[in-house]
Amino acid sequence: MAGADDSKTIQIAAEPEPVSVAPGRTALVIIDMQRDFLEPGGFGAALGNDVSLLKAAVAPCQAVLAAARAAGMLVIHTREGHRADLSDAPPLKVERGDERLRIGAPGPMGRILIRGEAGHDIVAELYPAAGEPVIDKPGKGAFYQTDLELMLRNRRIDNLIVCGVTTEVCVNTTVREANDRGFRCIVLADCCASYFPEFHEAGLKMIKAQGGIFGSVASSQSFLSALARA
Ligand code: C5J
Repeated sequence: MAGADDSKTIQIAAEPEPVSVAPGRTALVIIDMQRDFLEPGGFGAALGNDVSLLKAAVAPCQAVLAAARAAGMLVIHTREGHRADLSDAPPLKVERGDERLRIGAPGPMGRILIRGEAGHDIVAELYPAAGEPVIDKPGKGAFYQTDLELMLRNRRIDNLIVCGVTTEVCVNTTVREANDRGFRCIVLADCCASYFPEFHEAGLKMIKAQGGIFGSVASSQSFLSALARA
């Protein structure tokens, strides 16, 4: 597909204020919409969470993904997970919680949070299209020990539309990493979710506080309307 035109800008209604971005200089980044987090039997559920809370973000993400693809925007997916031998997993992370439910333990969808296992894969509704980069990350932030920054710089991307789970963990960590590297983040609130609704709300507030200290927060509809007007 041809890339988006980077000479035109769209204006997205957002908080703390509207943001103008060129679609050709903007990537949609969908964080960790993996079966291990969203479906029963995965890592999220193993930690005792109600995974159904994350499902609400799937339909808005689908609409945003379709629109970004139609506009020719770069779409990047991330997955949190580890090598089968756990050599890239800090022992501190692996040893957390009940040992039968830890990273690498056998679960209903294969070994929990291990690359290549069914649970590690992205949910069917948001499955990457051929050619869309998938970043396998060992940490919470998508920039940590990955080639995401290199990929964005090579494509002259300045702005990230951020969706995914969970709002206060991998979404927030990635947005903070991106902000420190000079990328403008626009987080789509209804395309993110948390096992803890109050953390979702707080995570969004932290991003847009103090004049947008880490980025901006918008709705999926604001983004879709901005693209439709273009
Ligand atoms: C967590 C994530 N919550 N993707 N991972 O462990 O937010």
